Amino acid sequence: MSIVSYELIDNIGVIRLNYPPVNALSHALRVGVIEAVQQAQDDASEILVLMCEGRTFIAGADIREFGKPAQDPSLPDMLEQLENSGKPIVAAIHGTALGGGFETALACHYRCAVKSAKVGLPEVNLGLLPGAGGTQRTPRLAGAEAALDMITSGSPVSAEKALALNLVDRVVEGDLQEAAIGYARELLEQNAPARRVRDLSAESAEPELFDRYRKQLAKRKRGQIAPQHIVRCVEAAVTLPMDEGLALERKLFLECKASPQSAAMRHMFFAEREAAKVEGLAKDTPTRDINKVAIIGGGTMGGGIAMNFANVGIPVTLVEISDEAIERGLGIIDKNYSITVSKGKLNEDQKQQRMALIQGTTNYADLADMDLVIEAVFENPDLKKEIFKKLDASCKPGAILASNTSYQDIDQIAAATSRPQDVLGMHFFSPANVMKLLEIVRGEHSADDVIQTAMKLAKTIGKVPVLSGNCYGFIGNRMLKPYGSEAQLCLLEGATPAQLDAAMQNFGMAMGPLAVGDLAGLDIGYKAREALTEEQKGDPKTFCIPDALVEMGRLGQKSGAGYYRYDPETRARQPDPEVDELIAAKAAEFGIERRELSDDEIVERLTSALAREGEKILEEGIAQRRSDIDVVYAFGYGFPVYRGGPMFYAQQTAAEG
Ligand code: T1G
Repeated sequence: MSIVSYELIDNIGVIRLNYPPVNALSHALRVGVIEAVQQAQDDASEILVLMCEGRTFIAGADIREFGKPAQDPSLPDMLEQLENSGKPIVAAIHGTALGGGFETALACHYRCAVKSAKVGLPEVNLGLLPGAGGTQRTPRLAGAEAALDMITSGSPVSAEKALALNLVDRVVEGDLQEAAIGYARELLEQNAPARRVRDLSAESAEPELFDRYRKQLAKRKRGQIAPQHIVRCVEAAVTLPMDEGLALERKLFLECKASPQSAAMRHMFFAEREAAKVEGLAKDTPTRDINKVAIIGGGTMGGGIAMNFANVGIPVTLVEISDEAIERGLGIIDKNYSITVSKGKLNEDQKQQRMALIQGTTNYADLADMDLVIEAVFENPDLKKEIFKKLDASCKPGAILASNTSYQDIDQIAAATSRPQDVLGMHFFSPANVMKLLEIVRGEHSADDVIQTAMKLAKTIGKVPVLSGNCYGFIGNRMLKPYGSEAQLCLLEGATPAQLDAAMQNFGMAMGPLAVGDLAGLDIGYKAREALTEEQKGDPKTFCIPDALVEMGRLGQKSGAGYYRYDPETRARQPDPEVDELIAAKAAEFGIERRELSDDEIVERLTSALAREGEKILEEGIAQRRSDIDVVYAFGYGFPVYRGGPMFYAQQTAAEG
């Protein structure tokens, strides 16, 4: 089946694209479209319809081609053929017309879309900008502000919203081809011309609109190049003639495309999708139906985990040890949903519907027909084993029993049951209803269909799954240890907490490691170390400072002071000379001559510590791929996506020498 076909239906020429999975604009597709448009110029057609087979209209340029030498005809060449067609062309949209796909529709003369369709320009998520006229045509139809919002956010808009923004001309019902041909006939009856968007002039916009976006983006997309370039392009659309605007857009697009940031973000795009695939597991491995879920433990984590299932309509039973604890747990959930409602992301009815899906119980007998139970109590291995013994006795055969543990040995937990094949780890990240990462921890006996079910369920609840083997800390938390240890050595050698955190935050981390410690509570690490032998604890230089802080009662934000002092009202953190003195004293104790450390040295040492541990994790088979480790750190630990993850970043910096 050719990937581009052309059919004359009466006086209407229909160009159909068929390049699964998403009709990405590969070289062959570009050639095929041009040939079809050229063929149509000389036949009996009076108007053309451009549409796609499969699940979606064109979803963008073929990202896989970016790393390779460009091949003519380029996408702009193809769009020029469309736009300069002597016969009007109607784009007929279904699924998601994204990036170069939507730019293709904009180069047509009219656009119709089914109600369920979405259109968008998500290039910014790849460290790019729309490089085929999107920044010039969108403002001409929707205005500068709507264009800025759409292109800098990268978020698609519904067909209805696109209609309101003049980005589509007609939202159609029923069969798309029929509706599009009907619309084309209407246009013929009206003698509608080949209306080129480039001939429209974008309404003028106040200069401060662009300044406002520059300021907002400097915060919201801190460190990223593409967002700022997008503002420049949209500003050009309202101030320069089309060809000059296109020239600027092309120049800045090529700059973005050649940037390490875009290489990193394109890497992450494919890494996220690759992570969902389990090596050695057939794609059609059966999965178990998950229609009823129970969570053991209604604390912060348990409540957050429960929300993920309620959000997609799966009823949840929250198990606690008393009615008061249940009330407390439901209260946490209610409060979380209220925050979402206050942000306008949910309405009151939706909140009530979701709350109604979550019921509490103290009785394990209520778990008899659960399909999945996730244990989310605190990190006490004996308690976890006791719970799993009870679950083994209470749950039906075939129920999947998961632990949300961050560190404990999944095989030990599984051994507490008579069904280790049904046991695995499902490690959520706090706040569990927000963080996208879900580590799926495979025990020695975890059955293939249990793993496949968990990987699929992760996507159902909107998480990004990464498979991990069973070791202390799995992938993410295991790498956190050397990362934190290197931070401690930098402190002893001369960095201040504020400098160290600022260096990592300027690198792109959401927060520096010490501020994260203060947020989580320094007593957590302290208690975990108390359970270890001296040998297990490792080099005392790597924890002497946090131990001293905890012994001084400085637990972090929760006690008003940790590495920093916190304003009781605003929680703003302030450097504290008392901590500097403590660090200097500890350095002296270890005979360390303190010196000036550069930010670059701090970044290099901490990111290398992550990559070194990642290589060990890969070698041991705990992670399937380096790119899986990148996904863990980007989606679970705030590693900047525009750096590609610790493994990609290490390889990229090594390649740069
Ligand atoms: N190029 C190549 N492959 C793509 C692709 C693309 N644009 N989009 C998806 N795929 C593959 C993906 O790797 C996966 O492959 C399969 O399709 C299904 O994807 C000039 C320069 C369309 C919303 O950024 O957002 O145009 O793993 O698992 O969840 O201005 O894919 O099966 O082998 O994500 O249903 C702009 C990116 C490009 C859209 C579908 N476009 N894609 O989601 O399936 S840059 C985008 C998506 C551009 C121009 C610029 C999503 C989707 P495999 P999937 P999904």
